[in-house]
Amino acid sequence: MTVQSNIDTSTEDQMANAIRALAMDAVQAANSGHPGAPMGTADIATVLFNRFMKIDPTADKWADRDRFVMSAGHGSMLVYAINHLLGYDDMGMEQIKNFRQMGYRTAGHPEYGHAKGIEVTTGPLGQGFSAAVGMALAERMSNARYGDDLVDHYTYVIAGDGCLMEGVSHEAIDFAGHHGLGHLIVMWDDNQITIDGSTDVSTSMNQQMRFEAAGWHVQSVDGHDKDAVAAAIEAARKVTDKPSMIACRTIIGFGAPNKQGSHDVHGAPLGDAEIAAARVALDWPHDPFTVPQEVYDAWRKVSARGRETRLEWEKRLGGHPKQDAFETDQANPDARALDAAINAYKARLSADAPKVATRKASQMALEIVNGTLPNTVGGSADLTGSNLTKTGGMKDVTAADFSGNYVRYGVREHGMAAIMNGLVLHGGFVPYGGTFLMFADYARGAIRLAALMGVRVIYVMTHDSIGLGEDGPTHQPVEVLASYRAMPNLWVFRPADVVETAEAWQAALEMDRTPSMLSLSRQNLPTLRTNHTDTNMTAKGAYVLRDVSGARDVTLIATGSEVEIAVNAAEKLAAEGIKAAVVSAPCFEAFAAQPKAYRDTVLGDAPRVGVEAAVQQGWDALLGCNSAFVGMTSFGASAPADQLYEHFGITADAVAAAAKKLI
Ligand SMILES: Cc1ncc(C[n+]2csc(CCOP(=O)(O)OP(=O)(O)O)c2C)c(N)n1
Ligand SMILES: [Mg+2]
Repeated sequence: MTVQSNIDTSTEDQMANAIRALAMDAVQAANSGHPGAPMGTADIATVLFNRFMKIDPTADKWADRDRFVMSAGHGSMLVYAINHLLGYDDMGMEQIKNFRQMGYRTAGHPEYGHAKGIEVTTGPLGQGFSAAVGMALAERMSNARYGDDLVDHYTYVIAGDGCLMEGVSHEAIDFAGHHGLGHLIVMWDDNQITIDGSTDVSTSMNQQMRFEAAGWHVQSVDGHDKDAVAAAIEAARKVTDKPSMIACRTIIGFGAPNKQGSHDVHGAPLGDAEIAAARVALDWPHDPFTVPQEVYDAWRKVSARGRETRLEWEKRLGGHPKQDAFETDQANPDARALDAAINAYKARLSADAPKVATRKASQMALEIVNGTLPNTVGGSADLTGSNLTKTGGMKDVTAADFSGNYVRYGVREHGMAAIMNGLVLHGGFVPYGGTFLMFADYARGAIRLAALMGVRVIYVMTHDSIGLGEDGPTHQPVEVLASYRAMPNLWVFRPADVVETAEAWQAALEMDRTPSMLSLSRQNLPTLRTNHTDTNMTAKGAYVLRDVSGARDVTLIATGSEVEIAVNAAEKLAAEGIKAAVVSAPCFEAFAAQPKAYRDTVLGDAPRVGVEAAVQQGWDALLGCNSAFVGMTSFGASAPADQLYEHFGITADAVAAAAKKLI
């Protein structure tokens, strides 16, 4: 079903030229930015929006809207121009005139949450494309649950040469092909230009064959022939069991007569003379930042069409037998139900005091979580049995059956993190996914975007130190915790036992604007929290686990598997009459967010010893001046875990000795 609003070619030409003019004028005014991609893809985007897109700018979060992702995020002016022309109420002309300026929504690259109609932050090439795969997966999964009546939309992507060169695209292409994501349509801006010049200088890839090899439906068209682009999109929409790639041969900077086709238009203002020449070449005689009413009218027809479709959809939703379930999935997780379930579970744990690895504790907590929340989506990058991310009753999501809730991401950490971004951005799901903590670095690009966008994705990172033992230093994170603690708006939880692990899950699930990373042990750890409290102590970031009577001589601060060591050290010190309090610090970010009075009470004014089987960097705020740190200063080694702790001097004796030196 093609929905054509203005198929008269001259109208569509004007609609596309409006994008081009706004892009070149805004970049010129900002004296920075990228005119080439928006000018080159204006025809593709105009055809897509004018003839196909199902969106309503007055209801930008409408669940069944089509998603549009400008993966070539440097072409941000394409998005801003379109959203302005469509009439989004937060994208007035003053936003376009102040492209890239402080306090405006029109940031250098499109940023999720800055303006309506931006589905995902793009700019780091390949991320938008890969997140779009997650959106298209979410669409099929949601469709399997709720049917065509409620969920039947497409995810459209414009991706550049750069997006397809980035490694993460390989992971996403393979995943999308394997899962037969039929409602994903990628338009490749095949302009044969990147920053360094012709793509000839760095690639010989036959992209069509590459996508075909991964199971995609592939077409090639002239990206400036609007009817050809429309016919290709039409054909792509009919292929329901494969994702589609349309190679659109385009000219970068189309319309700038002397500069188009060259890398000179990629990322620099065209200059006044070339802009004047482009106005002539495009037959666009209007002043800068001026769009004739009839062109606005043409674009607004797209919005009006979407609005009608949205109202029909809302009628279908009202009174639909699955309305409540659908709306529950779209909303934040039910914190009351979660609190009740976790508290009952914590009480049992404190009584039973099992000795299990925190990765196992995570699976035990997930049994409760997945039994309580209907829309968690688990997964692992091929380490399900190690990460323990699958719980009883979870079903694999497959190309043949999307009704499951467990995703086999394959050995694709970066793809997994990017796809999880897409799942959460689409709405309807709470994604979590696992790998070894060491390989979080493979996923860093997508994790950073989750933190920047402020979306709830939960990373289940197991085997979190030398405590993993024999696999050796390639697998033993040393600097990883510090590097993720350095990332703004990512909360790193390193729980010490089963109870803290349950609390970490509870805290992570209850934050809707912050992704969380759970750092979990391979080795077994005793239950330290044997006195039950409903209070989520882990959500406080750090707390006194073992206090002393009277004044402290020293405070031992530890995280995760090293809290047990700190407790043992405190006992050794007690035997010598030294009063050592033990602070468990499962989440530095949460602790930093506590009132100063609370932090001062926890940390006390006695000397402090920090203990963590990782580098010291990042511990300063907890340690203060009169302090010591027992941890790692080098890579690990391959040996049984207990021998490694001895070898690297992370033992109760070493902690006690460090404490005695300070007092
Ligand atoms: C991960 C990443 N690496 C590098 C860059 C810097 N960069 C921005 S655009 C670009 C070239 C992109 O070429 P292409 O996608 O073909 O865009 P076009 O020049 O055709 O607009 C590069 C290297 C980036 N934004 N993201
Ligand atoms: Mg290019």
